[in-house]
Amino acid sequence: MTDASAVRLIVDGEVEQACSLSAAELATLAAEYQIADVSQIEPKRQGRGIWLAGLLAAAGTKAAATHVTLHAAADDFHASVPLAAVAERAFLIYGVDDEAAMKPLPASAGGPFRFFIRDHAACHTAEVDECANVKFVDRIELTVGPGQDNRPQDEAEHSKLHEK
Ligand SMILES: Nc1nc2c(c(=O)[nH]1)N[C@H]1C(S)=C(S)[C@@H](COP(=O)(O)O)O[C@H]1N2
Ligand SMILES: [Mo]
Repeated sequence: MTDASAVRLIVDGEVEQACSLSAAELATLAAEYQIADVSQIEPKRQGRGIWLAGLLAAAGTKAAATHVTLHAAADDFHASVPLAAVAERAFLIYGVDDEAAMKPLPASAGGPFRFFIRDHAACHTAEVDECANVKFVDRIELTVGPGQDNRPQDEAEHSKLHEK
């Protein structure tokens, strides 16, 4: 089994300083960006989160960046959304509090790292839709223009994905 503390999130691309962060390190980023309990924002989701703005502050967004591209190597799923549309409303869920200790977010909840956009649109209706709530995200890449994106394009592709 993989050591949870060895699981890291990469933030790279159009940034001043590419970062690789474990859940424990994410928990030490500035308090103003931390979400102690994401259910306060999304009632159906649980765990500790950090606003995307906190990750961008840590890495330093370059002026040329226009898109946030989320990569999940685990199942080869990718989504690219306009930075301006998500900068103030996306967050990453990175752990769950269990008594005193923080545990990894389970895969059943999209863990160890799950991207989430507050007030997302319905599936395949807009650029910032529910499908861009990438599970198992291991890399957040800032890009100039849209990056890799293989979200389902229509209802047929969408149901196929959900059958998995
Ligand atoms: N890694 C990964 N993330 C993913 C998907 C996927 O297949 N793989 N499906 C997306 C789609 S199409 C939707 S609608 C949402 C569903 O999230 P939920 O199952 O937590 O409600 O996850 C998105 N994130
Ligand atoms: Mo979706």
